[in-house]
Amino acid sequence: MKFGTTAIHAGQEPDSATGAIMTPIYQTSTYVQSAPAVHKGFDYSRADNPTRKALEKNLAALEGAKYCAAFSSGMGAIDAVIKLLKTGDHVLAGNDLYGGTYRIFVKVFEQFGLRFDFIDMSHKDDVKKAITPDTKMIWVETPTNPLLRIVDIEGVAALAKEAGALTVVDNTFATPFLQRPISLGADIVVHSATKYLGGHSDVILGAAITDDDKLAERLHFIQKSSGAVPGPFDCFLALRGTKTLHVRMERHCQNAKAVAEFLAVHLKVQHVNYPGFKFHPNYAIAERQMSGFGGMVSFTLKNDDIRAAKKLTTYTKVFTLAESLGGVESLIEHPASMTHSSLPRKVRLQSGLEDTLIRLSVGIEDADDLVEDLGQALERI
Ligand code: P1T
Repeated sequence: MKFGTTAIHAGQEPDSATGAIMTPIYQTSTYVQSAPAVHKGFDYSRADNPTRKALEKNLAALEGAKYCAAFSSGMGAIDAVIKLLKTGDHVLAGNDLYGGTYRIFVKVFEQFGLRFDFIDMSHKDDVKKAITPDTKMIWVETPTNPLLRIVDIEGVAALAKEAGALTVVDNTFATPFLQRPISLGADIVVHSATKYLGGHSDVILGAAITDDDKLAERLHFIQKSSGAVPGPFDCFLALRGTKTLHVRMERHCQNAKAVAEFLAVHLKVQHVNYPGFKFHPNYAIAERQMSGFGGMVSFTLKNDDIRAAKKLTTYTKVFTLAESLGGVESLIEHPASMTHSSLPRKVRLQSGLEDTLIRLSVGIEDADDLVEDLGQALERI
C-alpha cells in the first residue's frame, strides 16, 4: 500500500460492535475480566488501550516498521528510549537539536551516570572520531532543530552498527512522508507527534517506533512501567491528524520553498537555512534521503541586533509568535530566548545558533499571504 492509503487506513477497522467507521475513543481505565487474568486482550489502560493501539499500528506502518509505543509527549518518548541504556553508557548526539532534548540528556540523565557528547553530525568523520568503546547510542535529529542541517542517516547508522551502538532518529521535522529512517538503517525512530503528525496544534503526544522485536518488547515494558502514556482522546486526535499528513506535507513543502526563496534575496536577511537550496551544505544528502525539503525555515538578520530579531517576531500578522511547529497555521519564534533557551549561550553559539536566528514553521495558508506578511514585518525593523 502507498503512503496516503496507509495514512488513512493502517491500524483502523470499523468498530466491530457498532460499525462506527472511526476508531472509538475508548475512554476507560480498566476492562472487565470474566475470571482472574481472563480478558479480551486488555486489562488496564496504562498497559494498553484500543484507541492507543490503533494509533500505534498506524504510526508503525507509516514508518515502515512493525512496532510503535505511543507516549504522552515527544519528551516522554525520548525519556523511554534513553531508559534502554544503563549507567556508564555513552550517547553521541547532534549539537543542534531541540532544547528540551539537550535538557533531559544533561540535566536529568547525566545524574544517573549516562554520558553525552554533542557534535555536528553532518560531518561523518567527526562522528567516527567521537565514538568510544562505551558509545551505546547515536542520537540523530535531521533536519536539525533549528538550523536545518541534514545528517546522513545511512552513513551514521553504518558507523553505529560497526561500533555496536543503536541509531535513534528523531524524525519530527521530516515525518515519514519525507524520510523513513528505519529503511536507512536506524534502529528506533522517535517523534513529537505534537507537530506534523497531529498537525493541528491541539495535542501533545510522542512515539517510539522500531522494527526490532527485542527493542519493541523493552520499549513497551518501559512504557507500561514508567507510565507516560497518552490518553485515548489524544490518540484519537493524532489518528485524525495522520489521515491528512501526506496532503498537508506537500503544501508545507511548497510554502516553505516560496518563503525561503523570498527571504534569500531580501536585503535585510543575512542567511537562510533551508535544505532545499542547492547551496545548502548538505543539499546532496537531503536530496538523496528525503522526498521533499520540509516546512521549516530559519534565518538571521543583517542587523546583528537581538532586539531587532525579537521585534520582528511581534510584527508578523499571519505568522503567530509561539513555540512548537508542524501545525496548519504558520508560527514564528526566536529560538535563543524560547525553544532553545535551556542551552547555555556558549554552547548555543558554538553549535552555530546565533542570537538573531528566527525560526519559521511554515503552515498551509496561501503562500502569497505568508510572503507578504514577512515582507511587511521586515520593512518595519
Ligand atoms: O513537545 P513534545 O511533544 O514533548 O516534543 C519534544 C520534541 C522532540 N523532538 C523535537 C525535534 C522537537 O522539536 C520537540 C519539541 N519541539 C518544540 C516544542 C519546538 O518548538 O521546537
